[in-house]
Amino acid sequence: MDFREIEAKWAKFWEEHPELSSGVDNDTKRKKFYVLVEFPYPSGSGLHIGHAFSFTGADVQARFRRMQGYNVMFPMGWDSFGLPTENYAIKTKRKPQEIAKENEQAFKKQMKKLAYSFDWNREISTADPNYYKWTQWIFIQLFKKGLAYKKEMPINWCPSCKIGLANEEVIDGKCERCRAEVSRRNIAQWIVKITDYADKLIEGLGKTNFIEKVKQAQINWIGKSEGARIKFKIQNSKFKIKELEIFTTRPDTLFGATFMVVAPEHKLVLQILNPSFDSPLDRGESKTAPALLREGVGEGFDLDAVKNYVINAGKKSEMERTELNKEKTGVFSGLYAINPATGKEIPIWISDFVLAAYGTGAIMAVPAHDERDFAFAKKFGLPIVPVVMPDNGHDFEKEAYTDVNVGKIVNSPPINGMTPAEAFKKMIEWLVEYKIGEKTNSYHLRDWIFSRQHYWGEPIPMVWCEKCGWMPIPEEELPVKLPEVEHYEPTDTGESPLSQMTDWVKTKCPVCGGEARRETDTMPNWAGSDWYFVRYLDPRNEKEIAGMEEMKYWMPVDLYIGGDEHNTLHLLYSRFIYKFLYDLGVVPTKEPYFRRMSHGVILGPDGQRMSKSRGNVVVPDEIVEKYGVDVVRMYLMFMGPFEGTMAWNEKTLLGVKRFLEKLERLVYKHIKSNCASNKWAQVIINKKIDGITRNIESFGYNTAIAKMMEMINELQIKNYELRIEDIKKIIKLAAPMVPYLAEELWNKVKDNNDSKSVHQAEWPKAEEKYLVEEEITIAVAVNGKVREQLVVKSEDAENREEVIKKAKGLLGMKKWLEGKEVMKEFYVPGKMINLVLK
Ligand code: ANZ
Ligand code: ZN
Repeated sequence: MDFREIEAKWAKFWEEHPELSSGVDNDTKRKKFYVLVEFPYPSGSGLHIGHAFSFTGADVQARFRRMQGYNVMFPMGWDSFGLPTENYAIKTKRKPQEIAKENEQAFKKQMKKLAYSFDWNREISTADPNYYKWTQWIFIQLFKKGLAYKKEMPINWCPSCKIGLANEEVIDGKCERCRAEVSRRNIAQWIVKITDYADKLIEGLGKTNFIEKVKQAQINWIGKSEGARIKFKIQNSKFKIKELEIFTTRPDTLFGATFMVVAPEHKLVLQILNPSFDSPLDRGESKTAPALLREGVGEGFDLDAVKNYVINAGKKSEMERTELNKEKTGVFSGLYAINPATGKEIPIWISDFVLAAYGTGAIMAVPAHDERDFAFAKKFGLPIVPVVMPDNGHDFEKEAYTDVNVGKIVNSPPINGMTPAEAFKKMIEWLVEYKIGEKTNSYHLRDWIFSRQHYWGEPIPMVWCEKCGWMPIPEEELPVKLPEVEHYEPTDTGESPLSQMTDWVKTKCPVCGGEARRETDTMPNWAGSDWYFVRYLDPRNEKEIAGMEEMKYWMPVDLYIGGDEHNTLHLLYSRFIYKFLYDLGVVPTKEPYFRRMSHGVILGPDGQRMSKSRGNVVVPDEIVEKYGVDVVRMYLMFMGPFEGTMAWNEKTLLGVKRFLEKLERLVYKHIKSNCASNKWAQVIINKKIDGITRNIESFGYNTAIAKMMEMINELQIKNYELRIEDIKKIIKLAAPMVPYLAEELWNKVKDNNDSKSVHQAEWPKAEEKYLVEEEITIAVAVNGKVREQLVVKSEDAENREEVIKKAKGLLGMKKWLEGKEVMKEFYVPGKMINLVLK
């Protein structure tokens, strides 16, 4: 039968009976299963093959769980704010609102065609004011809890997109989107303090069932380091700053600290350049920095060199500054500090390989045991003192020794002979005792820059009043709707186009009623996707983000499917916001997602990443048109492991097509069957039911399909009689993968007691008695006299050739058969073999 006809027929039927496939039951006594797949950004180019792959994988799981009797939540929506829509609006002089709507509709149509059983009653869009009202509400709660604040920040500025970029959006110093060279710029930005949740975000992973790779990605991103803060006295300091605090992960190497390095942005450097900065000496005295310094120490100090160095460092990106193999640069600050362990004077240098935003922005340099410090010491001729020594020695002239697991402490009188781990503990005790340091953690995770100077995003619901400062919009006035403007172009000043809408910007302060200005920045792309999975549960709620009742039943998400590229940022941001909401008492569980599954990547037929320029893009619409939805769905799931990277292969696709035709023929052949049950057929079918069920549960979709193929092949080759019950089971097994064909076949075989739709039928259960590996003993006779016994698995007893071959191969048969010719072979299945010799 023509797939087009089948698809049209059942699409219509499902549309008329949503309860048959996608509908969610309100009965909260049933066991639930929440399948979430990352919602797409609806771009103008429509659903791509990667979408089709992950959505099909999710849909198979949702359909399978429904048949298993779960109440399944399987929603879909649109992450509609974002730059491409804005850029397209600018190019075509159209409204982003309209474009987004059109794209959402186009995506939805394609998804319906592909038979994704989403519950469309729960559709949401992040650009819908009824949705972003709550995104804004969450921001206000962050502000009220002191977790959102505005601060002048050096940002990565893309001069072409005219937008500030997060660190993670800068790749090799270039804008991730347009590849333009990124520069640094100071802009006042809203910052969200995700770092306050760093420990909770690590701990919470213990409650999840994420695969190890994902957990590790989160842990690495947070980058927790255990170490110590240590204070070093500055020698003869004429400044207000008398000591320098550093962060180190290696307090055990303190005796080997031969110099110190501060970031060019460190306040000590500001003070050197401008003594009036925070300096008590400035009052009444007119001493310049070099003069001050010369009073202290400062041989080799060059004020201009320091100035130039600081200016140049400001131009470099963080990536450039910290790269391990980069030639080290730096200037001497003119100051010395005292190493508290050795009591020796050590010089303080300024270098950009030390970052202002990590730790304390200052380090103790231990060139013998740190690669960067080593390179720096070599370049500027600074002393290298080894304090950890492995048994077989180490050439400290050539490279740093960084291993903490092998070696003993040396050159450090009170701790000599200890392992680095023992010395770590001892040194911390000592630091605490003498009040010069303490144990602390440091995190590589940064606070989250939450401002974009762009139009197409959620307006940040804040107002600036000269008298009151930053004030949130009263909650009852939410949403702050994104006003329609004439121009969407970002401005050269770096301000959002909203800033030019004076009528909108001018407002009253919600506290004092005085003149005030609205915030014109909008939220980053991630804001809307932080909490969408909660909104699906109660999408029309006007009083709260979602009803507690609904959330208590459905949360956490049982299975979250998404891309590897979202295993750090999106996953971390959304876990953070959810944990914050939990602390507010707004959501019922500590973690939003129980299991996280990452989907793989589909490459072009040439094994390369699909791209327009390579001309190797496979367009879902086109292949669906050619082969039908079922073939494409099953092929996608058959390509390889769900998490793998796989190249498109039309040959395999044709193989899948032939398989489905075979399946169809098998069903039609037995459609009027009223035979008795065949034990061997039962063994085959039940074993496959067992295996396929396990495979689908664990996302081994390709193996599940391979088992279906084996099953059909074996049944066909052996030509067993099959009962209509057997046929029904086979159709059910295929239903999650090939929903149209299965529905068609089901309707050919179902009777009045069966459900109307195969997608509501009960998933087949394997019967235990057919799974046990039974063994039987077959007598082997020569010329009618029993000479040997052959033991085989019961299911193999049917295979005549195989059994006879095995019998002849028995060791004990050698003497009967050697040199003889077998004329005839008789086989009574499962009982006896008789070989008649010449
Ligand atoms: C002395 C030392 C000796 C260090 C040694 C390492 C090895 P992670 O693991 O990334 O936390 N550091 C501290 N603050 C820094 C900053 N703002 N910019 C650049 N580097 C900084 O790294 C911690 C180590 O990186 C710290 O431990 C410090 O160097 C350096 F054998 O202190 B260590
Ligand atoms: Zn005010």
